[in-house]
Amino acid sequence: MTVTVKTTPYSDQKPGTSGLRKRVTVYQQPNYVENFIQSIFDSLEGFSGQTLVIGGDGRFYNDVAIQKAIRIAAANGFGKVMVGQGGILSTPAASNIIRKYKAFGGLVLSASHNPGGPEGDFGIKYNVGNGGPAPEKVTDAVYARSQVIDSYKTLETPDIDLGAVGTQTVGDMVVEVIDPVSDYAELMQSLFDFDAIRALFAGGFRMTFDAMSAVTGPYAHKILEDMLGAPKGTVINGEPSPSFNDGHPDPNLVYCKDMYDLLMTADGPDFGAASDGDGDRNLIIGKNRFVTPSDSLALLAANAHLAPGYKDGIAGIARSMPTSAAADRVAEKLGIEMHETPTGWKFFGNLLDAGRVTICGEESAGTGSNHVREKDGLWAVLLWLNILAVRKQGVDAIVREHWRTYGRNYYTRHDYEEVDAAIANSLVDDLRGRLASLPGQVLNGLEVAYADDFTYHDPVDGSTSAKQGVRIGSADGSRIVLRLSGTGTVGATLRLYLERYVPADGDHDQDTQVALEPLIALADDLAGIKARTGRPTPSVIT
Ligand code: VG1
Ligand code: CO
Repeated sequence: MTVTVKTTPYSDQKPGTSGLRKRVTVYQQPNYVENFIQSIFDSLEGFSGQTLVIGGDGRFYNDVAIQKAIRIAAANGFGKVMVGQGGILSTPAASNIIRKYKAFGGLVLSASHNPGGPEGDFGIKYNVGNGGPAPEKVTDAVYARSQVIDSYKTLETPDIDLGAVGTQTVGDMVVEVIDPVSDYAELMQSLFDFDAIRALFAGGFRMTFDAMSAVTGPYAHKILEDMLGAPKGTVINGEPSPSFNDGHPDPNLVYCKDMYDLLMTADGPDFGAASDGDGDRNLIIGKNRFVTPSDSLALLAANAHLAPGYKDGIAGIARSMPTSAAADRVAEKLGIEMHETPTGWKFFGNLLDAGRVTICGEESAGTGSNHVREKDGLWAVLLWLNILAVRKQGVDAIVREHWRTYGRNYYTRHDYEEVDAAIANSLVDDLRGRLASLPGQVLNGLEVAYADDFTYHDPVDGSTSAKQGVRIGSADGSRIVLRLSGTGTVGATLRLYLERYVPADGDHDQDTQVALEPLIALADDLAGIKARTGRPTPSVIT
């Protein structure tokens, strides 16, 4: 029976870079989930009788939120919900299901790379019919609705059993529990040369894949070990855990340090990879060579034609503004379109839908293509494997050859996490205020050619997104970028991005932090990060 329940608004339901992320304890407040999901549905039109996809990364509170979401969907008139068995769907798998089964949209329950568990984070994100994150006009409408919501609709029914694949009904709505892995595995098989990758493993190639006790475990076991014949044990931490085994499911050199160390030893594996909480990020490490996400984007774009799914070449490349310009040089050489967008995958959707770009990426370890409308961790790993299988070279040799062809973009990101929000905001504001005076000056060796706050003009729908990050750069490819994170849940996180270009015939063997030292010092001079935040060093360097 449908019931309408009175509620009062929460002031803080403003979606960030990727959905609404809050502490679990915030989500556990009365009606918090209900308010937000009802606000989403109130901002949409035309879903009556249509299909909604629901899945999550298996983190703590997923089970509770999914049951609420199913009831609210039924009460609001959806015709069908497709939900992953056990509530599991990686973010790229959810995107694929939405597209493949022509669903109206989907709810992805995840806080991605943020820690989980009762003291950790939870999140809800709405994806639209193209399979991608809702664009800003939708998330703005959701927030506006959440500020005035006074009731939500739900059903009084017992919980749905998500344990077994099959079909049930809730009120007038069909609930189909689906295998979370099979459609995704089929999609990967259609894009990559599985025979060549199988032969690679059969020839003794060894890899380790760290699923970080998050959602990619079942996907990686099936694809890497069962379908591609990688030895059992290739996938580690392959069981999803509600608290990620008390780990931090962010695949970077801090949280995957053990893997990095292993790859730097002579008898370690040939290839190491990892993915994050919801399976959309990737970490790529070859023997003695960590591949930065920005370089990985450029390398994948330059070599994508070696995989069957991209054999006719790529239409264009898009990257987020703070991502290094390494991919730009590939696009230039290929004579294809290159786009620079704000941070967050939602800005790639229009370009992908319009067929203007095929491959997209972000410096934050996200890469993907037009096969779905999300970044895709395992996709990146499989494309790398396909390239390694065809080129019959190691990662390090391929990376070096790339630099000798295109030059190297030295690149690093320094994060200052959980900084006082007022201090962080005024720091960025003050820097913004000084930008107009910087062009033309030479600062610590940097000839400033431009200094602005990035504004994006979407070439497809004409929308504008302003204040997307301060950038100060030279004509020869050096840059300082500063922005505030939109995914943190406590205080503010300052992200400082630094980049310097060294041409094809230059020195590619410097230590990254040393190569960028003058820019790091200049950024601190200009913004006063250390003095104002009281932090002598960044919390995380990637
Ligand atoms: C971060 C990254 C951004 C990424 C976003 C979601 O956002 O910088 O590139 O798209 O996380 O990734 P922010 O606003 O904190 O810088 V995921 O894997 O957490 O959904
Ligand atoms: Co993620």
